Amino acid sequence: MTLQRIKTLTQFIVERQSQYPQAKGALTRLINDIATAAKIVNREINAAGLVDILGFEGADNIQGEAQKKLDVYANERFIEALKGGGECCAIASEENEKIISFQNEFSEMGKYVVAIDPLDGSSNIEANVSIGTVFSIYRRISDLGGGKLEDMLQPGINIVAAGYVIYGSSTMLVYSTGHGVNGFTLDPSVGIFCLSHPDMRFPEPPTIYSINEGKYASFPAGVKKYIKYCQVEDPVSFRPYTSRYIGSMVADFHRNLIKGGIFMYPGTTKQPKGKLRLLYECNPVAFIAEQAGGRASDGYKRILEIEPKTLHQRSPLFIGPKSMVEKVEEFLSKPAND
Ligand code: P6P
Repeated sequence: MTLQRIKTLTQFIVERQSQYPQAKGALTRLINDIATAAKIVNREINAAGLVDILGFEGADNIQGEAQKKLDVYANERFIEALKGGGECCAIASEENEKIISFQNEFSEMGKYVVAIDPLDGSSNIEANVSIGTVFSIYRRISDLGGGKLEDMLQPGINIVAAGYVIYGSSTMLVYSTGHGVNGFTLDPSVGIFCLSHPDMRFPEPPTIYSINEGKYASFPAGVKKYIKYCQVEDPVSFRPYTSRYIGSMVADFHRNLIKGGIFMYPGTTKQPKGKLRLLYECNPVAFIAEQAGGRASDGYKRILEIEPKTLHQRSPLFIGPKSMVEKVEEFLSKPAND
């Protein structure tokens, strides 16, 4: 790739900002703050096998999950970057029970709040499987002082920008501000994110389904029927689909966005609301999926229309090409004995 054809993330964001005269650059700076922290986290992840950053921190997070050292490291880097950047007045993080509200006079002026999972899929770190950061950005609705809980408990339809970073064979930042989805690949030799996947959309026909089939027995009847539907031989509808499941949401979602497929994390008899958290896992990828021409629901209603009640609430997630998500919703809408 010769230099003059490279478009950097900064160039792209500034170009896009210039299309909106009312934009003052705050969101631009905020997205850049996230990208900067991602580069620092990326460096640590890539060295994880070499330095004492693997393993457990010795504490549990709010979810009662043993925190990995990289979870804590990533969380600290994103908090530092967002606090220092001054555009964000509060963060809801998977790693913190309560919101982190920036009280100093500088950050209090931040007009945005960020919901973030600093390192999703961290249980895969030792296996060297791709992991990710997931984030969504909202305008604050409270008017004074540091950000408040009400600023964080907004439905996904209020998102102004959302995206993810995937730390994989290459490190990519994929995000949207509501005008399509664009992917940037990190050139580690110069530490620059370069536009590599402009205007990302789910390809047709989709041919992949992703779900942890080990939990089949505890899935709702409609999900069981849809799994069997995916496995039927029907060349006209490109079935049987291919089953692919990594166990790292960002990696599964990203592959399905590139290749065309549905990712499902249903509720089960043991976890009726599923495992994934609404604010900083489901909502960001739902925003991306809709911007890429797809759909994201809890099996019945649009993820982005769910009104959050608590910071860490969970939701079932069915996300991907519209045709696939609507098909599983059709199976879920029928009586169990149908
Ligand atoms: P299971 C990772 O721990 C995570 O939160 C998501 O990234 C991933 O999609 C899911 O859990 C995998 O869960 O139950 O299939 O191992």
